[in-house]
Amino acid sequence: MAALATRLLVSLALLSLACIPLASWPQSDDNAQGEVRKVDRDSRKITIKHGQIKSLDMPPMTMAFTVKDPALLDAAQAGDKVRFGVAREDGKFVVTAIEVAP
Ligand SMILES: [Cu+2]
Repeated sequence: MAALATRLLVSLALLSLACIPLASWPQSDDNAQGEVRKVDRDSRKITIKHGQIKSLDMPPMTMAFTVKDPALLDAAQAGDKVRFGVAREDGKFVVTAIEVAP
């Protein structure tokens, strides 16, 4: 259990390091891919059915993310296939960048 906690802490530390240089678009291979289900401007959230996100150790699922900048909500709409950057901030998963997949 302690080993697991240590590994988790190390991953989180690496993740926060990895996030520092990100101005707007993450350059890593860990950009998540998914399909937008819902855009909720009132609560500043976007619901995405996403694939595995290795950097966050997250399996595929549909979930709502808060967006870092409300302008990101204009970048995609329900039904769009997207790739997006996600970071962990204050215990929440926050979308830091989003782009409709080519
Ligand atoms: Cu998820």
